[in-house]
Amino acid sequence: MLLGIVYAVVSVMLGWQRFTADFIAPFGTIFMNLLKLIAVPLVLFSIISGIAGLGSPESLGRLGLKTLAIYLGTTVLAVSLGLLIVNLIKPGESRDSALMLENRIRYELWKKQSGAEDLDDICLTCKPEYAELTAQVSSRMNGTENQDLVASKIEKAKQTQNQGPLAFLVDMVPDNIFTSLNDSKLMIQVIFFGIFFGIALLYIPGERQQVLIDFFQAITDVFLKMVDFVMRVSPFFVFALMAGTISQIAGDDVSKVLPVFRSLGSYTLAVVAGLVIMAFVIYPAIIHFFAPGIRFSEFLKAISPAQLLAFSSSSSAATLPVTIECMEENMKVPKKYTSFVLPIGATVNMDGTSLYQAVAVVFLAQMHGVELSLAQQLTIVLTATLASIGAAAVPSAGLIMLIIVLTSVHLNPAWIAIILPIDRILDMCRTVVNVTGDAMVCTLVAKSESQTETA
Ligand code: DAS
Repeated sequence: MLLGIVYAVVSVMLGWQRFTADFIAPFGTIFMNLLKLIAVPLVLFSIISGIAGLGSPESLGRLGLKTLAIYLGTTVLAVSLGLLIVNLIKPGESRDSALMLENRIRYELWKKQSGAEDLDDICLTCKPEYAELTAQVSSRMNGTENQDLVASKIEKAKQTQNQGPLAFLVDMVPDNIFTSLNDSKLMIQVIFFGIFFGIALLYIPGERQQVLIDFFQAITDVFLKMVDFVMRVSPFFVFALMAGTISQIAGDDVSKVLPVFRSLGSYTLAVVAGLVIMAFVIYPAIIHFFAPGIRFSEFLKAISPAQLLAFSSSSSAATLPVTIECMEENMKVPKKYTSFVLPIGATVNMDGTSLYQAVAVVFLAQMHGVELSLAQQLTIVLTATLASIGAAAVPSAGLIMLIIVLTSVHLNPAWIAIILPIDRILDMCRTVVNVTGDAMVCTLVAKSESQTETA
């Protein structure tokens, strides 16, 4: 990643933008296509195998519905907290209005090229006063020489994209086995289908149900292995994505990149602030009001081994056995609750991830001078909640799902390149909150069930 940044800065200083656009940036596009290719089927099969893991329709009864309702509630709370913080801190708004204007122009050109255009959009690239800037930004986006009109440039850009020397390589990697991710309704439909299919599967009798559960778990494992393969070679792809993106932003002026890194600092502060509030204000308040008699300091001490592993592994799934052990050994939660509530939580409950997605989407929109309406921010609440349900409990799953949340509000998924430099560390932090949230809900459920039993 650092190499990508250094290469991009040096290449701009040496005027290698064209070489970067033709021979480096395409590998960044391939990386994005691979992530998008995996995201949709991974969401579908991880939801089906997560719900099928409940085992029987009865588990959808009081305990199952109570568990899922609390998980959903804390996730919506996390997304809302993320939106509140990012709209208050505004980490993406730069004092450099010229940079914001360029980013906005770049965004509009991407929308024209990708067909993600909103009808009610304010179109700066259509205004004569921005024609020259638009032509400059567009030529940098597509590595082509200056041309007269934006319209011919976009047409040319489409052709250039196909004529690039590595275009054959890019075209070989599809970006989605179902259909274009640009249809934001698709993702919500895929998740609805996964939940519906998983519930129906619970009603299939005995041995056939087990065959299907094993089948969908195996399919999910295959897609997780694909994520693992992509992430193993991600240093090279991230290098290409960073180099291409920074070269586009910088154009022939390296100083244009500095405000981006300043904004990244504010973005990191916004995400970490949200995660800390979630873990040390929201969760203690929930335990205080809904599980009286349990001290939060006691709870934190009990789950600290799991939090440490979550931080170092960035994987809720890898941490699950330790989370279960901490809850049984240290919090004395009966196995009938830990073995039910925690595996579901590791699959469908990711408060840290959903908060991060809400902050990231609005931050990237702010960076590009895009005002998200209330309706669009509510779409983010829904999509980030659903995307966190569908996110697999493995490293960088939240980043992959971010592509879907960005697309749901017509923003450019390739913008994840801007937040990549800091994502690994934020993944470690948000995984700690994911695991803490699962353990907190398990404590609540066990407490309320024991009160029900003694009542
Ligand atoms: N690393 C994921 C987890 O295991 C979270 C994420 O990628 O956002 O919880």
